[in-house]
Amino acid sequence: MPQKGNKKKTKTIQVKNLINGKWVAAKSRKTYKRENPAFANQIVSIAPLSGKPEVDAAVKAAQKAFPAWSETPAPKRAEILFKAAELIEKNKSRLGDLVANEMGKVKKEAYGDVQEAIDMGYYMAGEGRRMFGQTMPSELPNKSIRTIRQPVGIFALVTPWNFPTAIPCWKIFPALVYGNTVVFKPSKYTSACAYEIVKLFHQAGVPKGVLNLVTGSGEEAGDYLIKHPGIDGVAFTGSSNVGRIIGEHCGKNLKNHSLEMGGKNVIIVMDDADVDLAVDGAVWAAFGTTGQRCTASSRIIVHQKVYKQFRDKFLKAVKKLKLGYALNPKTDMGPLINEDAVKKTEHYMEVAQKHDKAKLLCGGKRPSDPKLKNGYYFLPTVFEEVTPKMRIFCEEIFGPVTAITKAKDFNQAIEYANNIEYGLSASIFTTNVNYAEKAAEKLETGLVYINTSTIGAEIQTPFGGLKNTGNGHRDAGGDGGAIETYTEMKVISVDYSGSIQKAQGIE
Ligand code: UN1
Repeated sequence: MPQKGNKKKTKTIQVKNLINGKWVAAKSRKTYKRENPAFANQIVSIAPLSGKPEVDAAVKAAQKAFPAWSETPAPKRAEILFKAAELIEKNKSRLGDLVANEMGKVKKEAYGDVQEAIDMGYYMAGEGRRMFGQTMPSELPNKSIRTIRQPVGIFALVTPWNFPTAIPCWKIFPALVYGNTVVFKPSKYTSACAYEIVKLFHQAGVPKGVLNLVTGSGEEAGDYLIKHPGIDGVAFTGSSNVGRIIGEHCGKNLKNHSLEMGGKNVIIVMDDADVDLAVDGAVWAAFGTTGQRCTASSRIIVHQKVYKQFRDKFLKAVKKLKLGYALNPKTDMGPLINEDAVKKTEHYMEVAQKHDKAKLLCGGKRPSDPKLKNGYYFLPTVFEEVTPKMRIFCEEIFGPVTAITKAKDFNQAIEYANNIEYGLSASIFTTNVNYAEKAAEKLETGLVYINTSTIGAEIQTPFGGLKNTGNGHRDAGGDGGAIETYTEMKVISVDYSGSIQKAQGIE
C-alpha cells in the first residue's frame, strides 16, 4: 500500500520506440514493465522489449537522415534544439514527478535532474553559433591554415537510470547540435523518462530519423546496438564492466567512444575544517540520490584531531534522515532502483563486517517500518575504522553506504584518497589555502571541490574522470567537454602562392 498521504496513483505510461519519425512497438510485440521503486505493486511504464529488428531499423533511419541533418547549418539545428529545451522547461513539473515515480529520487532532486537537462539544452543550443575552429599561422608565405569541426556520424547513446532525463540530454543535445544523428538506448528502468524527453525533441521539430529511440535490455538491444557496423561512435554512462565491453569492441574496430563509469569518491575533512559544513556536505554527498550518483561520496577521510567530533555530528545528522516515497515532502531519501540493488548493498554489509571487519555505526539493513515494505529501501549506513585495504574502501556499492577512515595528516589523507582504481570526484574541507591548493593539484580525479560536496557538477563544466572512471573523454560543456566526443577536427590548408610550396624546409 502507498504510504499515508502519498496516494497519488499515476497512469501507466505506454512507451513506444521512435524509429524514422514513427512511434512504434517492437516487432515481436514483447514489452517489459517498470514499477515504482517505492511501491513495487504500481506499474509506472510498459515499454517495447526491442531487439535486432528495431536496432537495425533505427540505425538505417539515422544513416538516411545524416546527410541532410549534417548539412543543415549548425545555428539552424540549434534553433530546433532550443525549442526542445523550452518544451522540457514547460514540462518540468510533469517530468520531475515522472523521474520521482520511475527512478525514485526525491522531488527536489528529480526536479534538479530535469533542470540539468534544460540547462544542457540551452547551453548546447548556443554551441550552434560557436562550434569554433581555430586559425594558425603557416611557416610558408601565401598560405592559410584553419580547423573546422564536423560531426562524427551515427552515434549510439547508452544511458543509465540514475539521471534519467539529465544524462540523456547531456548526450542528445551535443550529439545533435554538432550534426550527428542518433540511436538512443536508455536504461530499461527509466524508459518512460526517455520516451517523454524524446517526445519533446520530436515535438520541437527534430526531423525524422535524426533522433531514434529504442528501449529494451542492455544485454540484447544495447549490446547489438554498440556493436552495429552502422554506428560510428558510442557515448556511454554506466558501470565500468559494461564500459570495458564497449571499449574493447570500439577499440578493436577503431570507433570513437566516450565512457563515463564508476566512482569511489572521497571527502577529506582537515583538522582546520568547519566541521558543521563538512557534515552537511558529507550527508548530501553520501545520501543524496540514495548514494546512486557516480559522484556520491562513499569514503570520508577525517584528520585524527577532528575525527571524533566529525563522526558524532555526522552520525547524528544521518540518523535524522527520513526514508520514503519521493513525492512526500517529508522524505529525505528515496528507495534504491530495484531489488537487485538492495541485495547488492546487503552483500556489501557482509563484506564490510565479516571480511573487512569494519565497525557499523548505523543502518546496515532494510528498514523495519511496515509502511516501507513494498519499496526497495535500505537504511543510510555508516561504517568507521575503515582502512584503505578494505573492500568497502575500494569497491563501488552505488547505495546509501559510506565509510569513515582516520588519517594522521594531510599527506596521508591524500595518499588514501588516491589509493583506488577510480578517479571521478573528490572534495576537501579546510580553511587552509595551502591545503586546498595542494589537494586540488594532487587529487587524482576529474572533479575537485573545495569546501563543498562531491556531487552537483554544473553543466557548463567538462564532466568525467581519470583512471577506471573514464577513457579520457568528458561530457558536458567547456573546453575538452562534449565537443571533443561528438566532432571530428579537420585541418584545412590553402596555398594561394600559385606554386607548390613545401613545408619542413624542403626546397
Ligand atoms: C552521475 O551520477 O552519473 O555532479 C552524474 C553530479 C551530477 C551528475 C552526476 N551533476 O552529481
